[in-house]
Amino acid sequence: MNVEKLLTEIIEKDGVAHLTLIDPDSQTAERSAEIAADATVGGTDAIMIGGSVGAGGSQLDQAVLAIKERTDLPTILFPSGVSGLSKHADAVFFMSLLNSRNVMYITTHQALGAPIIKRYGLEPIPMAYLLVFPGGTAAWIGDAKLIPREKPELAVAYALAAKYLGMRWIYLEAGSGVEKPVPTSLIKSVKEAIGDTKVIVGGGIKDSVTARKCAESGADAIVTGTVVEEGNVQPKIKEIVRAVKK
Ligand code: 1GP
Repeated sequence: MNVEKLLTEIIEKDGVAHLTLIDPDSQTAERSAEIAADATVGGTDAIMIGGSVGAGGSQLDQAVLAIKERTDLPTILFPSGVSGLSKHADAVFFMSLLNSRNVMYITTHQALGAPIIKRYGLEPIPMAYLLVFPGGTAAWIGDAKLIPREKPELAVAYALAAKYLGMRWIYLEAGSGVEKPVPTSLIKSVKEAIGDTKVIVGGGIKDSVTARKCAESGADAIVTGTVVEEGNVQPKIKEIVRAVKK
């Protein structure tokens, strides 16, 4: 399975892909697998697995294995560092937190993780990770110089830099569980500037109206995580998927 190709084909066909983020540190492996199974029935396109704190080691391995038993959808790791790698997943968002102040999150974890990714046979998907205010736990961990919500030109500058560096995916992140997602004006400016480079938007998207606004502003993929941890996974995902797809 080539996960990047699959996601690209979904975006070409449906306009937008929906990704469900599961943090293995938030519940048992069995519950993570149940969420993945319900999200699959709800119509999500892929399962992202990761989290800022504690999503590593055997807990991560067990979650990935349990999830793979309950769904045939691609599993994509979303690591906060080198410890977020598991040989059981299909792919990994190979991301650099471009607006970090700390070189660890820009290139060091990447250098330490690359040989492991090769050994595990994971598919790396090159991605720029950009943290927009307020940024949540990810911003604290990643020592981010947050992009102000009212400064889309700064997001555009970083997104263009990512494109020119050869990254094919750009993740605009407001932070998991935050009150306000990435502003639609900022998504629009970024998408207009980078053209066919794919834009993923996540953080604080809790309902179908917000998800649709992000999609209409130019997001190629929408990520929801926290909303599925609160239960009622299948109907919630179904509603969001229906709102964002053509
Ligand atoms: C976090 O963007 C993701 O990295 C998802 O955010 O948990 O707020 O859906 P939520």
